[in-house]
Amino acid sequence: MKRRRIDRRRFVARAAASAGSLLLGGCDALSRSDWFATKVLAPAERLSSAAQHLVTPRRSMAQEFSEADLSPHFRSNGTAMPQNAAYQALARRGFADWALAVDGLVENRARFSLAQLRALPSRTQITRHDCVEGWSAIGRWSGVPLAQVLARVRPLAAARYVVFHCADPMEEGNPRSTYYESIDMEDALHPQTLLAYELNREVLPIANGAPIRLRVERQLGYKMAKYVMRVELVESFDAIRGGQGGYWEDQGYEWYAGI
Ligand SMILES: Nc1nc2c(c(=O)[nH]1)N[C@H]1C(S)=C(S)[C@@H](COP(=O)(O)O)O[C@H]1N2
Ligand SMILES: [Mo]
Repeated sequence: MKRRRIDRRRFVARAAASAGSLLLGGCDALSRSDWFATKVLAPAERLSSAAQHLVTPRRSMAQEFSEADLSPHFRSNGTAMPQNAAYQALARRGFADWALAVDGLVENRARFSLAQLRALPSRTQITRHDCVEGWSAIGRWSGVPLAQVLARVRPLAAARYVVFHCADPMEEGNPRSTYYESIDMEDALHPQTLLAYELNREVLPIANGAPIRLRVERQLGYKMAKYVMRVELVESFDAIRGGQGGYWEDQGYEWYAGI
C-alpha cells in the first residue's frame, strides 16, 4: 500500500488556523473553515514526512471547544438512512440486537452489544468536523475510546490498520458496496479516537450514524465512518475492496486526511 500524506495541507491548515481564529468568530469561522482556507490558499513548500512529524506530531490533540461554540444543528451528510433491510430491522428495535464485531489480527475476536460498549470507560469531547464539501460543524460527542475496545481484543503485533465496515451500500442494489474506512494504529490508539454513541447529549441519530460512528478528530469528515458494523484489524488493505483503504479513497481521495 502506498502511504500518501497531505503534508502541505496540514502545514497550511495550522498557519491558517492561527491567523484566521483572530479575525473570525462564531458561524463565520465555521463557514470559512481551516480546511476550506487550505484549498484556496496558494501551495506552500511541501515538507518531508519527517519534517512534518516534527512540526505537528500525530500524538497531538485536536482542538476542543466549549458548549458555547456548539453549532445549533449538526447536519447530516452522505447516507442519512442505510438502504439495508437488516440494518433497518435493527434500528426498529432500537439496536437492542445489534452487536459490533471486532476481528482480524486480534488474539480474541469478540462482539460487543451497545450496552457493553456503553459500560466501558467513556470520553466526551467538543470538536469541529470539517467536510471536504466545504462545511464545518462543532458537536459534542460521547463514546468509548477505540483503544478501550482494542485493549479487550488484544491486537496482534502484525496489526497495522483498523478497518471500519459500515451498513450503508453506496451503489443502489449492490449490498456489497458498503461504505468503509481505515486508520492506522497510531490514530486508533489516540485518546480522542472514539466509537461515538451520543451527539449533543442525545442518543446518536440515525442520520449521524447510529448506533455508533467513528470520531478521528485530526482528520477530515469522510474518515468518520457512520453505521459501523464490524471493526477489522489488518496488516494491509491491499485485499480489501479497491485496496485504497476506504470507499472515497477507492475513488481517489487521500487516505491520510489530516487537517
Ligand atoms: N457509513 C458512512 N459514513 C460516512 C459517510 C457516509 O455516507 N456513510 N459520509 C462521510 C462524510 S463525507 C462526512 S462529512 C460525515 C458526515 O457525518 P454527519 O452525517 O454526522 O454529518 O460522515 C462520513 N462518514
Ligand atoms: Mo464529508
